Amino acid sequence: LLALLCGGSGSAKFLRGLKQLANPALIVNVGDNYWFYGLYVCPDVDIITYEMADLLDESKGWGIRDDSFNALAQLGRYGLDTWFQLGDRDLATCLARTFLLGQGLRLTEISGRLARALGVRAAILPASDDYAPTLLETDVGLLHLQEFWVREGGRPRVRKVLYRTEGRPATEEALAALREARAVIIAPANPITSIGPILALEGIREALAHGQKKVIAVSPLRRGEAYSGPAAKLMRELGLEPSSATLARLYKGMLTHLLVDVEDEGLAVELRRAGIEVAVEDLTLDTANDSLRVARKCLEAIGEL
Ligand code: FO1
Repeated sequence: LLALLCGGSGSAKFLRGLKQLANPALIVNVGDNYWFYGLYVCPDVDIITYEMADLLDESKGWGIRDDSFNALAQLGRYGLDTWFQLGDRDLATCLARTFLLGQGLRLTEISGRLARALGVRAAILPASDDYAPTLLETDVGLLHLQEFWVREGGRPRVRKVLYRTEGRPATEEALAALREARAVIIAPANPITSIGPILALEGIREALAHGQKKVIAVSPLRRGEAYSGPAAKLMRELGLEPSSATLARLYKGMLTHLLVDVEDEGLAVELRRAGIEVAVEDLTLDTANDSLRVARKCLEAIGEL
């Protein structure tokens, strides 16, 4: 019994290997969910679902492979914003989700239904059923994460991160999966924008501490830089040194194990002194073989392989 806490693109790269070795319950960030032209877009839930269904456009890390963009082009002709590149088939996912929300289904039920329709057997569990977006206070004003990252290209200076998940309930399904898990893996995802919003939900930290669980994080950082996305820039602007040592502090009280890159082996002594078991691997996740190698090492470290 395994559970994976995950965000979007970085998590999918890791899952690409992990799904061949294990069948974890997937507890997914909802902090980057966004309303776009009346449609409810859940990027991380969709990225993870597409990865599990072998549909993910792995060159971009989001969306469906070989999708077309006719609807978006037409929206552009009407003079509407097109900075959020929703493909046609991706748009259908969001249409279906919004339609089913309107029928009174919860996001958890909808995500399960859509995933099963795509042939996915794994449990895909949004961490919360609520719309609880992560907002960033920046030098150009308050921005939704998608506005910051996609529309503004991640350029604005960030002063503060506001989790709307804070104090809201996690879903019963996510909490049950975490409580029952023998081990929990925290994917190599942005600790501020992908994992932070999950941890801010009520009940998650307690569920992680339940029983004699092993909790391992796969570091998304190497030598002060993130493999992808805005993690390092965000951390620096929030006054945090972007390193695996900081990651251990952010996940304090939860981690029993941490998998770091070979180039960060020097941090191992300090981390072990803090009571964390450290495993070391080349954490490059460029190819399918990389993903498999990292996933194998992660499972070995917690005795699940
Ligand atoms: N990321 C981009 O960088 N540009 C886009 O236009 C974009 C569109 C998009 C559409 C649907 C979707 O599910 C994800 C999309 N993403 C896009 C990815 C998304 O912004 C982030 O990578 C995740 O929210 C981070 O986990």
